[in-house]
Amino acid sequence: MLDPATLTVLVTGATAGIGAATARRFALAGARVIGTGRRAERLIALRDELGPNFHPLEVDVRDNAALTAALEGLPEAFAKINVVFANAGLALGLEPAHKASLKDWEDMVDTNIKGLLYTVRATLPGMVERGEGHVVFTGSVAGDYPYLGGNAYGGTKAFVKQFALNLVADLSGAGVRVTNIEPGMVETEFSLVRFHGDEARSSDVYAGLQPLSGEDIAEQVFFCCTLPRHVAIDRLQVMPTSQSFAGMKVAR
Ligand code: NDP
Ligand code: 8X3
Repeated sequence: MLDPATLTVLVTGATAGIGAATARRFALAGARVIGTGRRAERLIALRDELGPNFHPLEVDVRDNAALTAALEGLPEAFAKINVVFANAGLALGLEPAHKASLKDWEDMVDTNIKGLLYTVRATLPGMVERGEGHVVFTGSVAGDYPYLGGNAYGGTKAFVKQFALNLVADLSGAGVRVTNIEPGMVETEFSLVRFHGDEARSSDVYAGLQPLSGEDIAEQVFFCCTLPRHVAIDRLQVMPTSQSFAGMKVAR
């Protein structure tokens, strides 16, 4: 197992859900963690909770210039990032494609695809130059299995999956691992965001089952990143025991 104290971890989307749990998991194990998000007050709260091993970086992943400048300006102790957890993302809406909001589609593409690409492009050259590193994505079961209303969101996660696999190809021999973590239902602020703040609709998603928690996914990320360097998990799909991908719809 790799010593977590040797890891400098960038977590995008550390202000909530999976990212916040992952930032905690690594920082409490002794890694240095840079946590990003747009909600500065939550980043400051994490800094207060986790101490000097956590470095807050308020930035919108859709803003490539701001993201790149923020990463270039990191203090020396956090500058040599060797784990990138490109996790910031969102689903917006669950309408069928012919009724979905084009603005929602654009926001998902800008965040889940373009923001993720900016994150990788800003950090990958340094890892390749140093000959060691790990890029971890939060993909989704939605990138593999279609579901009603998943349209553009599932499309963005299919992009993440294929981009991850293509990175594995490009980085063969470079000493940089790539892992696409593909969760099913995780109870976070995800559904609240998807339904534009509708709390009742959001909590309905998780009613009557035990969903995954952000901590469950953080544990998978930590596991993949602390395996010995010769072991690379390319894809890891994780669902609640009560979830399944079955659901073929037939129109009669
Ligand atoms: P949350 O809504 O709880 O957290 C999302 C995080 O992404 C927040 O920290 C948010 O920070 C950040 N974020 C969103 N947009 C931006 C942006 N433009 N710039 C910077 N940060 C941004 O949801 P989850 O933790 O569930 O989601 C994390 C990832 O997991 C997403 O990529 C999601 O698609 C994926 N996922 C979630 C599943 C689930 O069931 N919950 C299942 C499979 C995948 P802030 O708002 O402060 O900017
Ligand atoms: C999140 C999982 O099934 O809600 O990516 O799309 S799902």
